[in-house]
Amino acid sequence: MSPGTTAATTTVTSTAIASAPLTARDFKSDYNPIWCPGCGDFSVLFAFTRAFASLGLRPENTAVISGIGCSSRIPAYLTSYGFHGVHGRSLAAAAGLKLARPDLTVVVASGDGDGYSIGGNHFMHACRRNVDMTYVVMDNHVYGMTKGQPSPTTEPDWDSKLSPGGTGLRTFHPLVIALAAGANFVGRAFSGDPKGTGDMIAEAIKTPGFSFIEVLSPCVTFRPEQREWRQAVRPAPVTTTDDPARAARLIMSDDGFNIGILYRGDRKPYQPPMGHGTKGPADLEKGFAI
Ligand SMILES: Cc1ncc(C[n+]2csc(CCOP(=O)(O)OP(=O)(O)O)c2C)c(N)n1
Ligand code: SF4
Repeated sequence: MSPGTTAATTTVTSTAIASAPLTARDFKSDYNPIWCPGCGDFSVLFAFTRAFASLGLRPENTAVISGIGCSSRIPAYLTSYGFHGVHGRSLAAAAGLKLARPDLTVVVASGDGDGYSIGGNHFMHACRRNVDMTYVVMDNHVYGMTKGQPSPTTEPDWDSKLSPGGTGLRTFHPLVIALAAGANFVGRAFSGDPKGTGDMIAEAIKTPGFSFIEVLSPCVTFRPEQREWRQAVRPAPVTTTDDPARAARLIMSDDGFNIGILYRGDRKPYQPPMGHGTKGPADLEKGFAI
């Protein structure tokens, strides 16, 4: 969807209006979310708008890319460029966009089913490649959109209609995998704290390279017990480190409810080699001419 429908980008007095600071509300589109009442994703949507406004971004310079799932509906609810893509492929589309248009702020929205199952391979390589973008995964330990199917972060003993007796499968550990694969910023947020989540997204955007945030975002329909996450979350007992091994030790030994920016590194973001992207299909064909 195009950002051109906002008052800020219409013609007449556009010069004066275009330089006026925008509020969080300016980044919200006219579409009303169809999420279930109480879904954590409402607060994450607000956190996105808050982060964009606090950084002084503009809809025409911002792109939000997603895959499939309840969480992946976010681009439709925002006034910015957006792309609601296919299952698990949002990071590939976003990396291509950022390399072609480095002037854009690129943020990717996903869920634990979309991002860690079908998109798991893209996740690791996005961390390794370190393209300058921010990846926000709304983790509710379930596929909400497919009516409660277990995801890679679902607890092994979670008993449900679609997984009677539980899957018995060990859970995937996204934050540690991100650290091991080379992400430059790793944090955990809670949707019940939209202000804190917005501030963390802003910090992630400001940090060069690939930033990853796991947002604990309850699915109140298929995991109503997640309403209790509000009592479980707490600020992480340590400050942000630039030592990935230290961050990994903390994350491996915590109970999954420590909130904060857990790691921030200084890896140089990926830059395409000089001349990359200047050749068209005709040039490539010439290279293969017999
Ligand atoms: C194993 C598997 N691969 C792909 C799909 C297709 N699919 C439908 S919804 C969805 C993602 C929904 O889960 P999640 O990312 O956790 O988002 P939520 O709806 O919980 O926000 C995917 C990948 C599927 N249902 N099962
Ligand atoms: S099914 Fe779950 S994740 Fe999807 S909108 Fe409803 S509460 Fe949110």
